[in-house]
Amino acid sequence: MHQALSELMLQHIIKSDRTGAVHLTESAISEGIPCRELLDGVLLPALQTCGTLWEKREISLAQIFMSGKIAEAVFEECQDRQAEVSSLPPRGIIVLGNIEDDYHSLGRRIVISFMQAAGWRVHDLGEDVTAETFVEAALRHGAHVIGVSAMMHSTAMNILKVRELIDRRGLHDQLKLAVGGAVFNWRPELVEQVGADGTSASAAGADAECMRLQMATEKGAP
Ligand code: B12
Repeated sequence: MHQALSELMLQHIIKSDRTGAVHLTESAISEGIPCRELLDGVLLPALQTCGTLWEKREISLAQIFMSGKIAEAVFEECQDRQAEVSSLPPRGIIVLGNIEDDYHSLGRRIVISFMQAAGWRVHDLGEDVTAETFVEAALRHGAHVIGVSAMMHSTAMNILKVRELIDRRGLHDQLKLAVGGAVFNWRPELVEQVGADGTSASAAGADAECMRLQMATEKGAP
């Protein structure tokens, strides 16, 4: 982790200083820090600290809202880097979304950046995605992995509907279910309770975990 940079990023977020955060990102990129490291080692720890401060009521909802806007601006700054790695051979196809009733998009968007950087073709289904939409999109796009993000306990339980639909349609060997989001990091037992096939505590581990799941399907790697 780039601790000093992450602390600077946190200060920009707390001050709701989007321009400062973007300048910090630009100069880190020009110094040669890879996009993955910027997202995982600078932005993510700053967002996690924001989450802790929010839970302690030390920052406001407005600051949390701005943290999302700032994170989006940092993603955009990293887009050019994504283009550099898009020539890698495709590793697989995945559909990703936030489960029904969940609108916490930040974690999902970071996972998407990492998966694209690793060479996956990612179909982003957005927020508040129903079980039917997940399964139909996976079949339509030829994905072997469905990635579901959930931040809250109540919304995580909606993932059971995806598990049930996959099983009811006899797709268990064809489609694997990966889950993630802050709630699974606090309560790891939820992974099994929602019927997931795998998880990763951070975007950095999502590629390896989804690769493992893809290899476990009847078709294996494409
Ligand atoms: C930012 C935030 C918001 C923002 C979301 C902005 C956005 N565009 O995403 C806003 C203000 C909109 C919001 C709204 C709400 N929120 Co909120 N929010 C948070 C907060 C502070 C941070 C979440 C976050 O973005 N973390 C940063 C991301 C990057 O980290 P991450 O989620 O862990 O993701 C990483 C990994 O988990 C993994 N990952 C994530 N997804 C996936 C998927 C796969 C497949 C894989 C493999 C990996 C993976 O990779 C990511 C990157 O490394 C948390 C507090 C916390 N400690 O998490 C509360 C929190 C999640 N929210 C909470 C609540 C209650 C709400 C609201 C109900 C508040 C309200 N009363 O209106 C609403 C509900 C909205 C909804 N229905 O979804 C509660 C949930 C309580 C619970 N235990 O269930 C929390 C815990 C705060 C609290 N302690 O009260 N929230």
